[in-house]
Amino acid sequence: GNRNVNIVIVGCGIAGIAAANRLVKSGFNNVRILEATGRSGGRIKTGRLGDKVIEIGANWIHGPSEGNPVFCLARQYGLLDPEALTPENQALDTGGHLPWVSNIFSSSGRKLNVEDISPAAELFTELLGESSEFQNQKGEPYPCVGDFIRSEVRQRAAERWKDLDSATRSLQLCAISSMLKRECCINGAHSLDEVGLGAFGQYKILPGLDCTFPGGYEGLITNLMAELPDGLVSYNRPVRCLHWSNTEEKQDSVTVECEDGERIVADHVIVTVPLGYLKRHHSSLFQPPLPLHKLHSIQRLGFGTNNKIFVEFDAPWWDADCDAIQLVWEDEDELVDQVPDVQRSWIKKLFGFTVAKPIERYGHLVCGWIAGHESEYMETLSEQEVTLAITQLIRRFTGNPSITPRRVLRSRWFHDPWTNGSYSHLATGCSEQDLENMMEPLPQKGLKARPLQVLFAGEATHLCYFSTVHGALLTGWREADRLVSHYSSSHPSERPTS
Ligand code: 6YU
Repeated sequence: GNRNVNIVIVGCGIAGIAAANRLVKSGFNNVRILEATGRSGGRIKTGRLGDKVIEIGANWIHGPSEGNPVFCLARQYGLLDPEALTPENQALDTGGHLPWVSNIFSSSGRKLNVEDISPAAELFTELLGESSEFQNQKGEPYPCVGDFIRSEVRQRAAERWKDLDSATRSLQLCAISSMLKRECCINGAHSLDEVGLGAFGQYKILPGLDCTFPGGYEGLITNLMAELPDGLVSYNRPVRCLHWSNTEEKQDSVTVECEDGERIVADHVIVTVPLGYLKRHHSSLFQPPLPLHKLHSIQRLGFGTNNKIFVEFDAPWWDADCDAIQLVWEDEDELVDQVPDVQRSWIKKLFGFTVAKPIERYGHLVCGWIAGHESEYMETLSEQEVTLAITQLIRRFTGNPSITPRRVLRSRWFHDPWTNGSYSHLATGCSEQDLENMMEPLPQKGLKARPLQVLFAGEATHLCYFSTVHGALLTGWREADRLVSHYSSSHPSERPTS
């Protein structure tokens, strides 16, 4: 039975670990994970800044409520703060917009009031909501979210803000640029001009007020790994090529060729490598090559960069109740989310900071967010160059020339060779079908070749929770279940005999 079935999982992120857990619990004893790096967790990566716990990768449980398996596991393992467990917290329907207290600073060194830019904030929220409503309507007025928001802002501003003086009006448009940049971070996209409008509503938000792991997101990984047999993961073992078969003649197993030359024979392989890695390496990773429809979806789907810059201070320059710091460039062209001169002005893409709370735990620590090509360029700079840019930025926006960071640390997801970016989004021209194509196993149904040789899991294969940890986890379970049900329903003759 299941005992003899040989399953190799490529990648030890949350999707790979979830798949292994489900398979082992279902009686598959011959499961192993091949992981390129020396650690498990992938884009769940907890680090330290001094003695403070920081998240280099995934930050929040998005929508922590009963329907979220990450929330349920974290609760079961005792990894959450009591507030996150309350029914009120779980029931909060934020629609993805957190009820945060913001401090707003402008490039002329002024601290603005929230009300100063509330016309912009209200309009932006409204348009973001409307952007999700073109789903399956085949009637979206523009190809991308960026075009839609820009054009609607211009039209509605002309009507609604006609009584505002020109400086106030101009400030609203600059504030919207900052909001566009924030939305680039959320979507993991260079620009909203690259995010498709027709499928924007495909992403679903669960109820619950987003929460963090006080001891680090990796606690989830540690607990899940503890349930797996020792030695199941081989570290520092990158996979170079998967030799599968799309013909009837060659009904044999899949051969997994590792970079060190080792060849491992498997009945089934579950691939969980990031979309960014697939975009770069699909042609060498699959032999024979992927079917065209799958390849095209890999190329069409978006996978951008979102990085964090952690900055620690001796004393706060924000209010005690502040959760987020928003930066508004007043001298920029209005309604832009891309910086014209990346090398000189990359820092303008950083939309603001989130404040680490509570201060008893984190001290005076903020996390800056920067997406896109500007973020990828930032990764090439030295730590001193980044620190200098951040210092100048904060001095300018606060008007306080003596603020000096104590420590700075940034993530570099684009240059991570096993990720090549941060997470996926539905780019212009994408639809649900692309995600369907992503998750489709090889060989395709209808071919006479042995079924389910190569299966696909990972964040970028979930229909509505792509780009998240819970999405990735669910895809690992989904592919494990696919194999479980195959072996519980298939004819004995289909079972590999080894
Ligand atoms: C979430 C959050 N969060 C911030 C940042 C990042 C991400 N996410 P993995 O990559 O983990 O595993 C693959 C493994 O494969 C890996 O170990 C590789 O080393 C290995 N590998 C590669 N090649 C190999 C080879 N050849 N051989 C062997 N091994 C190989 N998610 O829920 N909350 O706050 C954030 C955030 C900076 C980078 C995030 C967040 C995304 C998750 O981290 C990510 O989805 C999963 O960890 C992926 O797991 P996996 O197993 O699939 O891959 C409207 C609309 C909007 C739509 N989007 C809105 C949602 C917002 C998303 N939020 C993200 C925000 C943050 C801040």
